Amino acid sequence: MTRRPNVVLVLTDDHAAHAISAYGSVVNRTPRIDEIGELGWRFESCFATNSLCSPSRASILTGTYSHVNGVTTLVTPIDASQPTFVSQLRAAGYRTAIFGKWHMGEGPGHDPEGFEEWQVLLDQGEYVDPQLLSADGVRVVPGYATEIITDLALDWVDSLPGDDPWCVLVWHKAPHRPWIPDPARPTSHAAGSVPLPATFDDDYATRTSSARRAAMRIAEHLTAEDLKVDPPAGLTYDELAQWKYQRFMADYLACVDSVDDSVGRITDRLRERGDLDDTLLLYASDQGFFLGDHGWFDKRFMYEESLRMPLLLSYPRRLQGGRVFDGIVTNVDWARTILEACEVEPHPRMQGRSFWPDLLGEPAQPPAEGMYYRYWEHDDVFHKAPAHYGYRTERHKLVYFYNDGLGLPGTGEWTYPAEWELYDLLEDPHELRNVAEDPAYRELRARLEAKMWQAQACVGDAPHPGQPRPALLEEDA
Ligand SMILES: [Ca+2]
Repeated sequence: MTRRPNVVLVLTDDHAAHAISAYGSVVNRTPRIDEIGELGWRFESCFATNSLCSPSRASILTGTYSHVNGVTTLVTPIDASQPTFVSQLRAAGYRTAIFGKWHMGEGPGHDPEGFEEWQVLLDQGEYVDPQLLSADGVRVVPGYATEIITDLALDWVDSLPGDDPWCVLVWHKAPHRPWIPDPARPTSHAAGSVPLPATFDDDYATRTSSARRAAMRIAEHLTAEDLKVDPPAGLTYDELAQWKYQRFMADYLACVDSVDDSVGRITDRLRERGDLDDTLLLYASDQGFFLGDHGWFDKRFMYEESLRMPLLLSYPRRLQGGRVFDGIVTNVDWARTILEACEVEPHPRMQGRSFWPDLLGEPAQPPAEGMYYRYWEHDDVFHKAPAHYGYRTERHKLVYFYNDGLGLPGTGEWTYPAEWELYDLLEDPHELRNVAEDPAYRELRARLEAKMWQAQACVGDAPHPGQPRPALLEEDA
């Protein structure tokens, strides 16, 4: 009988795939993160179902969509008694722990459950001398958060007696805003040296007003706290925008460097312990991030840079290395996948599709035809991103901005008229040409509207009351 694997899930916060060299980054190198893909698989089309910190974490843990686990926005704390892949592992005899960023609420009912050991950052957490909350209360730990979280995880693994398999979540604050690098680590990112993304000057010409309302512009919405130093005097608007981009990226990439170091330390320790072959080691981020793409920072939108999650995993005992998975998977799928790899039953409430059989070359079901997305935190006070849902296939993306917070905590009270966007990702990979109103795409849009409606119903979500039932479904009725 094969030994049940240990599980290490390193999850970072806001680490875009296009800042990982295994994904073709032109802005940095991440050799230790890349190594996981060389030892195993890199996922080319892994998507967040709600591109926001707390909701993605809740979906990863519970294997459910936001409307099921209840964590729709940043201020809808989790009911931590829900079954998670970790509580399932624990019930099956695994030792379980989480260290780092939780960010799904605090206090009774919201603190981590299902872990025998947990030490988590308070709320968003701090980079330097962070406060850590555990069952014993709050303490301040001197040092740099990325390193502290890594140390706690490795020390916990080393402290375990016996041969029981274990699962540890190493959930970093980095590289989340306000992007504070480790003061003790030399940086290789000289400000001014980072190439500008192709869409930095996106003029939003064919986008909806919903997208244009977002307050996430590098040029206008980075704060003094984000930038940390005052810009030189006398710059033009464009020069200032580029200066801010360079300033932001130097710090962001330095935070990523520390994460790469951390991943290297974990891989090295697993090797030293003789555990690497029998460990399901995952590296991922809770969603993507705009790195100046479309002139923005932050996430929230269903556009590619925000939607795509980096995901690399290795388990040398069972999986060959150097492989790439092209099929569509989402963060909701991970719980079932991890449990199947560990030969532990999923909880029946878990949604999604396990892709473990695909990695073994024995797919149990056809790959997903498309994925359903929903961003709920409408028009929040800082980012002003619009509520929307959408459907992405391998080639196309349909988005319905319904522009209504529905009274949820964290949303703005204003509503706006509904609007549509449609992108042909083959013809227009940078999503610069919205073809929702283009007659050449009329039939395709009608088909995708029907598909989206069905995908939404399939996961148990409901359309906004303002959306008409798709015409194609009316014809079938
Ligand atoms: Ca995040």
